[in-house]
Amino acid sequence: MQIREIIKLIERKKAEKILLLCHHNADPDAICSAFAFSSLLNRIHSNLKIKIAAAQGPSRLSKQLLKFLPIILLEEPNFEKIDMLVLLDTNTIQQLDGWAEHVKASKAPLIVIDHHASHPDTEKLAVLCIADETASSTCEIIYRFFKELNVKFTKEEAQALFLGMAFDTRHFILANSYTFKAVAELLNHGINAKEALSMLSLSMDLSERIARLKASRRMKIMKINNWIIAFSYVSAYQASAARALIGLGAHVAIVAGEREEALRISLRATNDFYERTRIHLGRDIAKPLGEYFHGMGGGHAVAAGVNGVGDAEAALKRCWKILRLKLKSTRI
Ligand SMILES: [Mn+2]
Repeated sequence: MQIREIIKLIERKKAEKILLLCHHNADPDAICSAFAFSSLLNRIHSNLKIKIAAAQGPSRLSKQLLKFLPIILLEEPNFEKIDMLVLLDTNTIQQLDGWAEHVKASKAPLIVIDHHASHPDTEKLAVLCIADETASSTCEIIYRFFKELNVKFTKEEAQALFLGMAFDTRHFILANSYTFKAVAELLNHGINAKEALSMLSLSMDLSERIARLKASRRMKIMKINNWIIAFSYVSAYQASAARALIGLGAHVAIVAGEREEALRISLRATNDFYERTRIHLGRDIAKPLGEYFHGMGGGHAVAAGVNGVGDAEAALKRCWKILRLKLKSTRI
């Protein structure tokens, strides 16, 4: 009965101006959950003035969804005169970049709603932390709020919740039976699944297509222990190009590029590569590479990036050296 707790809190604090905050580069789960949540609260108390904001603006994909859903994002929210703050899909205030300080300094009570494990520092700041790791997405938590209150979905609310769930479960690959039950119900509210899912794919512009094709033309292939490593360089869209090389069949793709002295390297690997070698691209490759090139490197196991200073060719050579050593010591 978490939503009832939130409503009680709003009533007790006589909160009227509520600010919903999404993490930087807000993804569809973040903006859609914020939209559906604001819409739900407004249906309970129509006097509430709820605003939504995303640190550094929404992601490119989220921007596309803004064309289809009536979501309005504030660019620079005013943290003064706010009665209540709610963090959605965000479990640390660091994910709010520059706004973190405003949240820390604010006297307004803070509520956190997320499907990631709650962070101890955030728990100290918040009056209420809803961190439900059983939910596929923040949108699934908001879906449950509607059910708890027995509020019927409008078409727009259902569509937003559907899109957030679809995005966070990678088009339902990661969904469990609860997600499918929720989705089945949402689809009864006049949503066309095929149409909605197509909103979640971005069309590629011409320069990105050319970058990918150039990267594949310039690609050098190395083989070690039956792993295929592809190296290439392009001056823009390194991440997209690296993904493309994985799509072509490489186990690991490393694409470097330089622009006005700035060096960028994108690294991608297949899940299979990480599972068998335990080589973590962010920790084992990107981090030392970033340090070597006087910049920063890091990321996830199968997707990482480096920013530094230097030339692309030297970067690829260095990268191959680190990776080869790692692979030789694993012998897998
Ligand atoms: Mn999420």
